[in-house]
This record gives sequence, C-alpha cells and structure tokens, in this order.
Amino acid sequence: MTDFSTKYFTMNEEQAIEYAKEKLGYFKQDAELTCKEIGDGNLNYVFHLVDQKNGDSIILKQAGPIARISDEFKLSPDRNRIESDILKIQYDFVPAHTPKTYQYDPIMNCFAMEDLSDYEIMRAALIKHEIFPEFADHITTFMAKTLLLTSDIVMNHKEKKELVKSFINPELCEISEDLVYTEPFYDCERNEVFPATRPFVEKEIWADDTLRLETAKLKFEFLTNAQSLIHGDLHTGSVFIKQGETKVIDPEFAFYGPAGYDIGNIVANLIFAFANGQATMTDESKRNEFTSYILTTIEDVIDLFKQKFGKLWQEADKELVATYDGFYDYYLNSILKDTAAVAGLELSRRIIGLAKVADITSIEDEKARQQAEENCLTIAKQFIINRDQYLNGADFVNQVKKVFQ
Ligand code: SR1
Ligand code: MG
Repeated sequence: MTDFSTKYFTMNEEQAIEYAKEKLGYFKQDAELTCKEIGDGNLNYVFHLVDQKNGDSIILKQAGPIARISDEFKLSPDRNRIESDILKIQYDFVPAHTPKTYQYDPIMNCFAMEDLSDYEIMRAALIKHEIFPEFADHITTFMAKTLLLTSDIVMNHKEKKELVKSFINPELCEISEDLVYTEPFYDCERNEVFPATRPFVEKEIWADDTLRLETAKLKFEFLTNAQSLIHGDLHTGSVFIKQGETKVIDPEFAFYGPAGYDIGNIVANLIFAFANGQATMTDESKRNEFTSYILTTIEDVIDLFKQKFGKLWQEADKELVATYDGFYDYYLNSILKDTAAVAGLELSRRIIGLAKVADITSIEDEKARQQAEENCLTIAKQFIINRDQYLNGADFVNQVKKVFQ
C-alpha cells in the first residue's frame, strides 16, 4: 500500500486511483476507477478520475516540484495551496464562473475539483474559430467581482493585509517578473524568437530605449502595487468554455497585484485569436465573422468591465476616502492604463519569450506568421507607451484594426 500521509512525491495514474480511494471519500464504495493524466499546462499534473460503474468523476490536480516546460524553473509545490485557497474565494464571489473544489492535501500538494471535461480549453476552441457570444459577459462578471471585492476599496484593511500575507507567491511571481517584464525586452538567452521576426524584434523592441524604460516602470508597478487579489495568469488557456458557460481555472499565479493585469491578459489573448483567424482562415465570410466576433468581444470586455465595476462600486460599503469626488475616475483610469500596458507586455512576451501561444505557433505559413507576430508587437508597443490613451473598448479595438488593416 502506498503511503500518502508522510512524504510528498508526484503520483502516476495508478497511484492517483489509490489516492482517490484512500483519501478523497468522494467515490462510492463499489467504484471502478480509471484515471488519465490530462495536464497540458506548463507546471502541473492533472488526473481525470472516472468511476466507470456509477458514472461519477473528479479532477485531482497535483503540483510538481519543477515546471514541465523546463527544469530551470524549480517551484514550491505550496502553489497548490494558493490555487486551492483562491478558488474558494473566487467561488464565493462568482460561483457561476469558478470550479467547485473539494479537498486540499498539504502533504501530497494536491486538491480535488469539479470535473469540467465536458468543457473545452478556450484557446483550443478559438484556434478552431469557434464563437462564444456570452464570454465577454461572463469574464467581466468574474473580473469586476474578484478585482473590486478583494481590494482596499471595500475590504477591511487589516483583513486585506492578512490575505496579502497568505497569498505571497514569490516563485510564481518571479516567473512573471522575468518572463513578462524583463526577458522579452533584451536579447536574453532564454527567449525563442521566430527567425523571420528577429530583425523586427532587434530594431523595434530591443533597440527602443523609450519602450524599455516604460517596461521598467511597469515592472515596479507589478512588484509593488498590492491592489487586488488577481488571478495572475488569465489567458485563454486558463478558461474552460462551452456554449453558455465559462469557468476560470488555474489561478496558481495568484497574488495581490495590479487589477489591470488580469484584464490585460484577456485582451492580449483575444488579439492572438484575432491574429490566428486573420492568418489562417481562407473563407472570407467565415474569417470576417470570426474576426468581427473577436473585436466585439474585446470591446465588450472593456466596456462591460467598466459598467459592472462601476455598479459594484456604487453599491459597495466603501473606504471613506474612496467616496471623494474624482477618486472613482482616477482609480478606474489607473486600472485601464494597466490593462493596456499589460496587454502590450503579454503580446510581446508570447512572441519573443519562452512561453508561446498556439494561436501564433500553429500558423504554418512562415510569411503569415511573421506578419501576425509583427502586427502583435506593433500593437504591443502602442499599448505600452501610450497606455493612458485607451479609455474604452473602442480605443482598444481601433488600435487592433489600425495595425491589422
Ligand atoms: C514556466 S511557466 C511559463 C508560463 O506558463 C504559465 O501559464 C504562465 O503563463 C507562465 O508565464
Ligand atoms: Mg496555467
């Protein structure tokens, strides 16, 4: 019998079945369990456990000691506690868009959660050019609630500081500090630049001192602005979707950071989907339908976020000074400014840096990929340098249209 109670080790599929029987208390006594490891992210092991006899199923997520993407990243498996804790908080605020979690085990660094295998990872669905009309509504409900209700605007400041403490996440933050804010903006060994795009990167990104200075300011904003309990990695690979339903998963990068970080990640990853549609769809009417859908979604993500955030703000019992005239506009504008900047950083790092996105790498034609990459980087520069000029959805969309026309 395997010992799951004293020493951490990473499980294989057979051990995950044994673990479920011995530790989870979720399946019926007569369960006939099968298990498949389905993790395709960069960091964790994800076991899909199914009781073939009674039809029950669950997901068991275990943090490994090193990242699957590269053994250069050694990470504390305590990130599994952070993920399981934040999922509970997010579930309390937005149950419709958060998976339900069942049990966290601090020895094996794993937790069980609702099986979402009838959903699809949104990035994969977007690469197939599927359309999800309700996504903008769902994700803005998720972001408005999680970003405002965990902030000093509405929280007791001592309780908020307790949360800040509990979500100190130094190793995963360091990954973002390096991969998002630092490495893409110089000729770092760890970058992986598509050869055809390299001359553009050298001239337009690495040689641009104005851009680099702005990224330095933004890195310090990320390091120091404990504004909201953010998801921290809210790209389309962290969203499970099916028609009419959206669930946000994988918040292991969570910590107290700038609220615009989450919104900017969503915007940038929608732009990657747009770039993929432009580059790969040969049927003009289908291409127009898909790319228009993406642009409408970007516009709605910004405008619905503003609308919902504003409504929650009005209804909330707030910190006194947050009620002073002009403070709301100042606060919202600073989130929008960070949104544009982070969208620019995410667009840059997924093109230049180590961690790529399939929306771009799956573009087979070399010229088309180069054009898509250069367009994303051109938008990125504008978003970073002129980040105070994107105040509503149309401002973001017009920037995309201008570059991709
Ligand atoms: C070493 S981890 C690389 C990337 O994968 C995660 O999903 C984050 O986006 C991280 O930057
Ligand atoms: Mg992830």
